Amino acid sequence: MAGKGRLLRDRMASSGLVHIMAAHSPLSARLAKEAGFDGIWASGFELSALYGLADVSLVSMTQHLDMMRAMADRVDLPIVADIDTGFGNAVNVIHAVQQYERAGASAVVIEDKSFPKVTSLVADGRQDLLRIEEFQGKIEAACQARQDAGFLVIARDEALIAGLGESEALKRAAAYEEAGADMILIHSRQKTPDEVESFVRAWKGRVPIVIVPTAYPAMTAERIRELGKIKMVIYGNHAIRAAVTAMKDVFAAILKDGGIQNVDKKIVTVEEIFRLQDMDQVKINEKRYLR
Ligand code: SPV
Ligand code: MG
Repeated sequence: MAGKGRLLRDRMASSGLVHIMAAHSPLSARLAKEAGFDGIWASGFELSALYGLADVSLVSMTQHLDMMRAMADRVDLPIVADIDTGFGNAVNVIHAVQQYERAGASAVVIEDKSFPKVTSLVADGRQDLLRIEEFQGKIEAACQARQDAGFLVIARDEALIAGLGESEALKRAAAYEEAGADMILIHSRQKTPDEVESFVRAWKGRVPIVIVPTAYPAMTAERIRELGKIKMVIYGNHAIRAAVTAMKDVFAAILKDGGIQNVDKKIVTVEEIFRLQDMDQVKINEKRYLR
């Protein structure tokens, strides 16, 4: 049987660009699948936010892994696991990759920050990067640790986030490719696509690029395709932001209206939640087995 990484590689090969939606729960992962996304981003930012915590290495590997396993249990889409810095040094990365692959991930993304990391999009964040050689060791360790050669090891280059400029970002990307990375995720928090577009045009490596255009929403799928070298786009935090938007609106309306009479028609029915819980199957099982 083809491994889970192969599934993602095949999708990239057939469509040229895969659209990966963030999720923080099996329910959000299922909604992403029903919407038609190619895969799930098991986002550290989203899970941290779900716990009401900052995305600064506070959520443990066990917490993240448990959630990813729960998502993999309920949804058969490929999962790209955001393993932050790999939870330590190269030795920790070996353990993490083994665990995530066994738990059903198709890919891991490891970032070149020091542990504990600081979330990338925050203004004036402390963005300390590892030495290139040290991160190369982590990438090599990740590649060696995988069981299935199809499992993707994606190196996340934070040089632009750290304000080190394009030449440092390109140097790092080339070094990570040399260490065996299957793809390079280049991250940026500029408000326009210019910085990433410039990087992509200058990239002469063989491996394709991954982007997370949260900060620069003008980067549409059409624009990405025109650049040619990007094969994966991750919508990094749109599940949790959509959930917060919806909850805020509904909670405020209930208090304002003095009851649930107005919002009732605006939100999904309880029956829709039953569907998402596979309640029909419970009824079938009851009929068949309860005696
Ligand atoms: C995440 O979703 O956890 C990410 C993307 O790593 S970002 O928050 O933009 O760094
Ligand atoms: Mg993250």
